[in-house]
Amino acid sequence: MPKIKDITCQKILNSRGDWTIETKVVLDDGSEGIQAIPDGASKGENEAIYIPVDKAVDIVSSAIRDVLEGENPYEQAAIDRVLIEMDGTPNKKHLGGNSILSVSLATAKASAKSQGLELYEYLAWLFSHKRAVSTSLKFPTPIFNILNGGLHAHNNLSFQEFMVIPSAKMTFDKGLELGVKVYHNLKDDLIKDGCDVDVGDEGGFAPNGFTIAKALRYISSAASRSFKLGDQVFIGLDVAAGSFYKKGIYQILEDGLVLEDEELERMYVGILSNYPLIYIEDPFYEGNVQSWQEFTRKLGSKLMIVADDLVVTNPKFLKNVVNRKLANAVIVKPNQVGTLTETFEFIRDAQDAGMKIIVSHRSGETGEDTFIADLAVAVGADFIKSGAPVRGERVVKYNRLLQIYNEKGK
Ligand code: 2PG
Ligand code: MG
Repeated sequence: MPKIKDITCQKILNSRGDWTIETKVVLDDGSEGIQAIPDGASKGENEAIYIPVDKAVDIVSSAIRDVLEGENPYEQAAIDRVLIEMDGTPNKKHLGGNSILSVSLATAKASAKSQGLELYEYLAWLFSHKRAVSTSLKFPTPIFNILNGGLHAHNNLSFQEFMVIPSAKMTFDKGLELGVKVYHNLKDDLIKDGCDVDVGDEGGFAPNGFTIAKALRYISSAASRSFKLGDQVFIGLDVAAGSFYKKGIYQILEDGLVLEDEELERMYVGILSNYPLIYIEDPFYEGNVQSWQEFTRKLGSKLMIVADDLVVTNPKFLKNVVNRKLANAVIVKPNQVGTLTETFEFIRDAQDAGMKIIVSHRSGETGEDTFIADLAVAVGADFIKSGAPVRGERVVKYNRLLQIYNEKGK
């Protein structure tokens, strides 16, 4: 068995020009794993804490390195347990979710190399070897965030992500082609109408002066010009409602609206009657669980109601969501919880509860990091969110999926 020989960490820049960390785990057989850490703008209240970068570099390259040197990297669960116990807090605020995750994922990457496996193969084995059902190579359907608002853009749109979703019947390569085509259609339309085509943090256009209705009109018209809306392509929204929930009310200023939960729900029902909406993420502030419950009871059979801020990839919060039927789908972002083992536990529990799985990037990503692409394939995720099909840090994930698809998935 190899041993962990060294762990180093340095600060690097992410796609927003903010500092983050990149950790390298080196094994005594020469295998290496390098992992950079993404960061969100719209965060759930219970996410693992992202500690300041200089402190994280210090913690990884001294305290964590000292404890893990000489350990067996193949024992992922044991490595993660050491990190969790060493931190000793529920939200990893002592060592930092960013510090811990970088070591956890870099260890998995080094182990995959050491065993001569592709990362998704190694992750699939780690994820499923103790389960009765083995994971076959199921490809996630890509969800394209082609129009940005909320905390990801400096326009006036309150909803964060207006997305197009290819039919799950489409193969991955065709789904990707669809996303690209619709994105370019939308760009042509915006230019033709004299709107700006600046993009937001996730590569979607971020035009000024749009209302929610106008945004929906533009994306559905861009989609329907080349594909059958409601058959080949569908609409999704990440409302990220918590980001415009101020003083107990939803402030949708572009439409001159201040709404209570029931009124916001009526707005969704209106959208649903006009568009082939199949996906709505964070429709309400995470604290208003009654609204989540009502909404899922009424619309859960028609719509994916996706919990992000509400569950933060944490098995502990998932229990409540499952027991009270607050949603029927969940977002998976490893950096919300801080270790690979907890991410796996979360996905297993959600799959066992019959929920759809959406593996997701963050709005602040790094240019080379493709971990979520391998993760999505390894766990048989239903969907993957990696933004628009533009910007290096977004397309690198889609390209990695394409590579896996071309090599193995067909
Ligand atoms: C989200 C994510 C990714 P952020 O809300 O789903 O799209 O955004 O990384 O800013 O939390
Ligand atoms: Mg979200």
